[in-house]
Parts: sequence; C-alpha cells; structure tokens
Amino acid sequence: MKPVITAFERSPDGGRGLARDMRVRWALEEVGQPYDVRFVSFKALRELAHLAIQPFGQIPTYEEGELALFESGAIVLHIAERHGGLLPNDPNARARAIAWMFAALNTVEPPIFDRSLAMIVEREEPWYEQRLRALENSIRQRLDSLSRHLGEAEWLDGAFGAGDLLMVTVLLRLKGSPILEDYPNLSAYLARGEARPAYRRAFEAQAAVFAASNG
Ligand SMILES: N[C@@H](CCC(=O)N[C@@H](CS)C(=O)NCC(=O)O)C(=O)O
Repeated sequence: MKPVITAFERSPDGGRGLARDMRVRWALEEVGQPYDVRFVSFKALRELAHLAIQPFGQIPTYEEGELALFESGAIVLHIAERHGGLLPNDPNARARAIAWMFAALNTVEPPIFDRSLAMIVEREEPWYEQRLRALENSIRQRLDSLSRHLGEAEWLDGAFGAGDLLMVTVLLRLKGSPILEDYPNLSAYLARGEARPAYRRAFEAQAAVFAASNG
C-alpha cells in the first residue's frame, strides 16, 4: 500500500522546495518508497477532515493504512525507522542521528524560519530592521556552531542520514543569502544535499505541481 502525503495545492514558496512536504518526499525518495499526494487548499487546511489528522491545520501529513501522522520530523523519523538507509543500525549512532534531526528542527530552524516570516509579514513595522538584525545574529550563532561541527566532513555524523536530510531542508531557506555565503562549508553541504538524486526527484515533483497550478 502506498502512503499518501498532503501538500499545498498551490504552494506559496513558488516551487522552491521550501514547503515541508519536500522533506517527506525526499525521505520517501531516498528509501525508494512510492507515494501518492493529496493536494489541499488553504481553506481545506481549516476543515474538520484535515484537522482530524493535522490538529494545527498544516501540511504535511502522512497516511498509511490505519496510521495518520503529522509533523514533518515525526514523519521522516517514521519513514527512516521503517526502511533502511536513513538511520544507522548501531544503537548509539542511531541515537545521535535522531539528535541531529531534533537539532535541525528545534535549534537551527526556528530563527531561520522566523527571519523568512519577518521578511514577509513584518516588513512595514517600524522595528523591522532591528528585529531582522536580532534574528540574523541568532542565525549566525547557530551557523557558527554547525559549521564548526561539520568542519570538512561530508555529513553531520558519518554517512548521510535523516539528520542531514532535515538540516539541508532547513538551510535551503537561506540559499542565496549573504548569511549562508559566509559559511563555505555549509554552502557546500547544502549543495551536496541538493545534488542527491533522491532530492532532485522530490524537488522536481513538488516544482511540477507549482508549475501546473500556475500554468
Ligand atoms: N512543525 C510543522 C510545521 C508545518 C508547517 O508549518 N506547514 C506549513 C507549510 S510548510 C503550513 O501548512 N502552513 C499553513 C498554515 O500554517 O496555515 C511540521 O514540521 O510539519
């Protein structure tokens, strides 16, 4: 049985891979699991049928038989636990890999996401420049640490895994910004993630939906 995920019918990111269904698509592509997509409008996100599987009225969701899951991190973890290739078998390495998944979503993503949001909804506020600077300082603190940890390594902890997959999708939001360009090893890390064939397939699938909805 193919799992069914949800994605925006018309993504506000312009098909740049920033909507969080991208993570789930990428994980499914990495493990070779075919999937179906149910497209939802912003209106449908608020309807009871969707709220029954995503209490916060967001995408992505993941349905497979009796299981309905929400939260992109939980979905990626579920996929990684059910298939080989995204988590190491050694228990300690596996625990560390899961720690990197949390680090991506809990520690690195918040200031990056808040900056993107501020650039959209707070631009006209009198305190916008100050807020932007504060968020960019927070991002730099996180990137300093991430860059130091990564050093010249290819991936965060040994082979590519679910932690890298989430971290790359988080850094993607900084693509092309001068902030990321100050960290050549992180820019190269992002490019390595984007160059993975499974990433390309996921990216093209979600970009095609955007192109069709605007064509
Ligand atoms: N923590 C959630 C965040 C999900 C989320 O923010 N989804 C966005 C798209 S990337 C969404 O559905 N936004 C519409 C809304 O919140 O109304 C996850 O990782 O799944």
